[in-house]
Amino acid sequence: MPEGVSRAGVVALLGRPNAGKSTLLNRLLGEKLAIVTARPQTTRSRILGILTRGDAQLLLLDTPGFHESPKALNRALNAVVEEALEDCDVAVLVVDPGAGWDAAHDAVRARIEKRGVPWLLVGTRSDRPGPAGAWPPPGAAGAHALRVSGRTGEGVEALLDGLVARLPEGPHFYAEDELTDRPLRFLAAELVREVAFEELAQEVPYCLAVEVEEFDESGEDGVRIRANLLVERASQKPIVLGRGGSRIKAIGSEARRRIAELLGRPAHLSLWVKHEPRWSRRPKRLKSLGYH
Ligand SMILES: Nc1nc2c(ncn2[C@@H]2O[C@H](COP(=O)(O)OP(=O)(O)OP(=O)(O)O)[C@@H](O)[C@H]2O)c(=O)[nH]1
Ligand SMILES: [Mg+2]
Repeated sequence: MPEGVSRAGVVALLGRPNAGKSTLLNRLLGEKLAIVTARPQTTRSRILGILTRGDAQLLLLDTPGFHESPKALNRALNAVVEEALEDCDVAVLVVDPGAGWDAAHDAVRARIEKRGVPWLLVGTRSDRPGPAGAWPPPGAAGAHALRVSGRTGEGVEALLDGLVARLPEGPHFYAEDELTDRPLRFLAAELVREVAFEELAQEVPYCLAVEVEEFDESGEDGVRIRANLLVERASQKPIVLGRGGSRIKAIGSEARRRIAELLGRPAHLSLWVKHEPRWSRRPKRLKSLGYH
């Protein structure tokens, strides 16, 4: 291949909760980095995924879905979105065509255009034809629109080409084999949260945080991890524990399996449920949990 121009830049994936941003990030990377669940508001922080593709390095930022709510956690999440918007060289507005385009999309589009960075409109779930609204949505007139499936990978190569073409010229920021700037202990905590989101019903997942207290890689028989599941209300503790501890056991064994897959070596995981009222209301605490 002829030597080309070195390009590098930050690509922000922005969109409503559940639009498919994290699934798309993982598909772009070809690795599972961000957690994905069927529930909205899964992502709680900015997740950087580094993709080096020939002469180009994409710093892909997954973000929480933007939404309206006055809670401190949600304010923190929207602040993450704002920051990603400010920091990016290229923006991707990720939309689920089935859910459609709304006033919040108009607002984010206006912000992107005011910043003057190039941007692409990406519709997810191309593997799911059906009563999806018109694509591209009428509200998005004039945008450069693509359709992809994070699930099958359809359209993702074309999206990558479109992103690389819009990256600024410049040297790479990371070594070619780096995947993220997040420590493994944070990724392990996220995998516990992913399983907990799947196992727990209704509002419990949203009142739950995961904190890794111990992450010991020194043992020969695998990595030892001790993590706390923080719940906001005392009444949620028995729900997370389950009858005779059955639910926490199920969460632990599935999370252990996923963590071992991530680390590529055996993992020993012990989980503890703790009642910590107001964790989601204290900005400092949110930061120490990695939700920023
Ligand atoms: N069929 C199909 N499902 C998808 C696709 N992309 C995402 N999903 C599913 O949609 C749900 C939400 O996906 P996420 O990637 O977690 O969405 P998100 O935008 O990151 O959501 P938040 O983190 O809550 O903002 C999950 O159940 C995914 O498996 C897709 O292209 N096709
Ligand atoms: Mg997400």
